[in-house]
Amino acid sequence: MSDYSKKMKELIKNQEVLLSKVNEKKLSGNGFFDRYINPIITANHTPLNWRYDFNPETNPYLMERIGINSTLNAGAIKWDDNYLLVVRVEGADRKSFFAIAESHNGVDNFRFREDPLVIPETENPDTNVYDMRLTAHEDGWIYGIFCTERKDPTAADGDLSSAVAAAGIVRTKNMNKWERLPDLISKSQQRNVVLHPEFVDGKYALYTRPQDGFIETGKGGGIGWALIDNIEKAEIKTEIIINFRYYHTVKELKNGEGPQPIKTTMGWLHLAHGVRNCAAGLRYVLYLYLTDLQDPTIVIAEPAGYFMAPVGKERVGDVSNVLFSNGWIVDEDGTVFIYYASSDTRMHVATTTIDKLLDYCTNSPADGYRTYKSVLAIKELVKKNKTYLNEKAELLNNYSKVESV
Ligand code: M1P
Repeated sequence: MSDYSKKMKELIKNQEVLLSKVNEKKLSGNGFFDRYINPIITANHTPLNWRYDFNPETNPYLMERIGINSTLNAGAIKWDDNYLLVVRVEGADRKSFFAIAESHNGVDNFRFREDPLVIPETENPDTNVYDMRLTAHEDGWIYGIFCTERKDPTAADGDLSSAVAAAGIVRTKNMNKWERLPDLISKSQQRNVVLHPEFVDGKYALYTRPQDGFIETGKGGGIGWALIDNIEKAEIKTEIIINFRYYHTVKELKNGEGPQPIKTTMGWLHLAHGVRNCAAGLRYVLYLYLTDLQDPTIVIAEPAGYFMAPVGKERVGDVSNVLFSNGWIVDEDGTVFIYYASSDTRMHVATTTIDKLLDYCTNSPADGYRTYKSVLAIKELVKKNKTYLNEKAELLNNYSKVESV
């Protein structure tokens, strides 16, 4: 066997070892969810065929021809009994694209389909596309709403960074062929736009995130809500804020809807990201909130602080100190698979259940917005525990007295 063939075989073997690695739970300790030991999708999981030219005549050194930088921010859906992720794959050239990876059990063995997705362009071509949220809508289509980024046409000469963010819309019925609809028309820039799975007052409903600039949300007060007459010509006419940003909270600087909300007996369950600024830069964490079943614009529960924050190796990557999620899947038995990316670099999974998430949402204290209130919440819990433990001790005491008679 030639050296070339040996090297090629080695590459294929090493990747197979990575792809077939079994993933195991790592108990988190807080009871809300369990993390897993290994990331589920990294740049090294992308097909070798995307990166290498395997012809010794055109690639005598068997070098990578196309570099992949990261795999992150995946939309998720259960499809044909598989856990299917539409992954944001970022090339070494900084261009993100979408590619489907699937697994039979949702926690390991994710494999990419042969080709990345080709998203048709509109007359105004996207420079970059990313962060697709998948919604199986009651109209029968599966929609993918993603961020489309283009250079700001009003940028001053020499300013090669200013950009405009808008929401691009595609839909499919088979996860193979995607139809591109016109981009969402909005007065402000938009990112983190998510389609609600049901009609509301006969209209499509969108979670939005109005922002004054490409990065800064500015006067945009938080996660918005807009009803859309025609999804094929989607336009935001009226937008209200339903989940506000607040001073000195985990979402002081920005927030954004995560995946499509989950319908539960107690309300619509939402996963979102909150951002604050500190000396180390921006810190992205995940939080949960619950909205009313009849009127999804009314928040009925929201625990204080974060649900998940970056830990250990998750804290370091291309954009460090970031957890971001735009995909989750619920199994029929109530198990929830939360797909999240760490530091804009790799994908992970955490598992929990609907019951645990509802318990977390409805029994964890809400933010009191002041230290004094946080201390009162702790004192309240201490008092509750003392009362319970005293009663229990009394019961045990009485029981042992009866036993000894
Ligand atoms: O770098 C962190 C995240 O920043 C953006 O999110 P947001 O608009 O809420 O600040 C997005 O670019 C996202 O992809 C990225 O993970």
